[in-house]
Amino acid sequence: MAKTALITGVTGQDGSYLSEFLLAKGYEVHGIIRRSSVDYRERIAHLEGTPHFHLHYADMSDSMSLVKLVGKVMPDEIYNLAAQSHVQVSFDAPEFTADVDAVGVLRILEAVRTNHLEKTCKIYQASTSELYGKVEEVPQSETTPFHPYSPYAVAKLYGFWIIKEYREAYNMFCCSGILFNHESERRGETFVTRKITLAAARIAQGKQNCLYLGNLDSLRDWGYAKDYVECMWLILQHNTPEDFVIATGVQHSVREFATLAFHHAGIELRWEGEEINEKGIVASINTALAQAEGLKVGDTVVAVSPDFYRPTDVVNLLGDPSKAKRELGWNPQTTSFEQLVELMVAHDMKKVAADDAAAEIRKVNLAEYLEKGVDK
Ligand code: NAP
Ligand code: F7E
Repeated sequence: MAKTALITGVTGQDGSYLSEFLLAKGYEVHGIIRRSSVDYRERIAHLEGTPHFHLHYADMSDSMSLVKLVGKVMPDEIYNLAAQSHVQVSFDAPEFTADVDAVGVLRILEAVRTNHLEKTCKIYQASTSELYGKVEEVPQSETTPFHPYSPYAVAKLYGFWIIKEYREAYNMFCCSGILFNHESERRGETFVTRKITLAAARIAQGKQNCLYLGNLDSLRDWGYAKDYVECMWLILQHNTPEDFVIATGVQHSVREFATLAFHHAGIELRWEGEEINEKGIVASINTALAQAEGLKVGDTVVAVSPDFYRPTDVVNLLGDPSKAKRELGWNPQTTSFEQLVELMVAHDMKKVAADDAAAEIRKVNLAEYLEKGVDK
């Protein structure tokens, strides 16, 4: 019999890849969506209307909607990916972040218990390397002490502990994947990697002059989201419910990410100055397109803005994926850092060109409309 999975956060980066992964495994996939005044389902648009993929309205802040939905779907596995996932935003909306990212986890657990599914339904919780925060050791593993360093991380810490508590108190199969940063062509546009790859593509095509960033020294262990969703599934197929660190074991700075992204967009950078005065300057240009658009050697294309500094920043994340390798048979090096940056830039080079073409068509349509009064 096909298994049934319920995914919260199905419209997000990970939710979209996990849906594809589970559908390919023959699962019946149900996802939670919330109402929005604009279209936000871009990442799962290709799955809508396909058999075995079902969407339902519910919200992590609404217990009744979760209880009713879990009772209706009767899932074998729940993947709790829904969250206010932006660390910087959590400083601006800390209460909302706590409600969704902390109490939301409790609501899912109670929805399972209310429907008497605690013996049959396994739960995956999207935990995070942000729990290590102001890190107490490098690299970080399952035994490293937590030191959360943002409202987001504090909320996620509650999620981690309530999952552990229900595992021990009620003997439920619920686990946390402590995932380090994972990125992709579908990454939200305000996370640093995607912000950089989109800006590099725009600058190479003459659509943007300069990219403003915050802490360039920040170190991350960046992996590819498509590789990481497999681990979420593997964690629930393990014979005992346990928590796992999922990471590549390789670390790079924001500056290194930017240097490589611009390289793939045809622009070599050199760095000058320090801290707030640091700049990424064009050292050479290997693309006719950028030259044609007026970009010159010596132009400043990356600058630092204190707007992107955080009240407390997590600056040294490096994961030790030994347990996941050993016990789940997972390969943390499936996609390298170099491949990840290359594929994100290649995607965004095409996207920027296509957006431009679409904007041109809209301009022509608008001009025709204004001239002839014809609504296209
Ligand atoms: P994402 O792209 O920001 O997606 C977040 C998802 O949560 C979206 O589908 C969003 O729906 C949904 N959501 C937010 N608030 C909700 C609410 N009140 N009710 C229902 N749904 C709600 O995040 P992601 O990168 O895929 O990450 C997935 C999960 O892993 C998150 O829990 C994140 O905190 C965690 N995590 C991510 C990383 C990473 O590097 N990506 C690392 C560690 C942990 P809308 O589309 O409607 O906004
Ligand atoms: O920042 C620095 C910033 O926003 C990475 C989420 O998925 O991963 C993500 O959280 C680093 C930070 O991701 C800019 O200060 C510099 O040190 O891409 P980010 P994050 O905060 O690591 C974890 C594991 C999660 O769980 C989260 O859900 O880059 N940085 N300049 C910048 N960051 C941003 N966003 N924008 C900048 O301009």
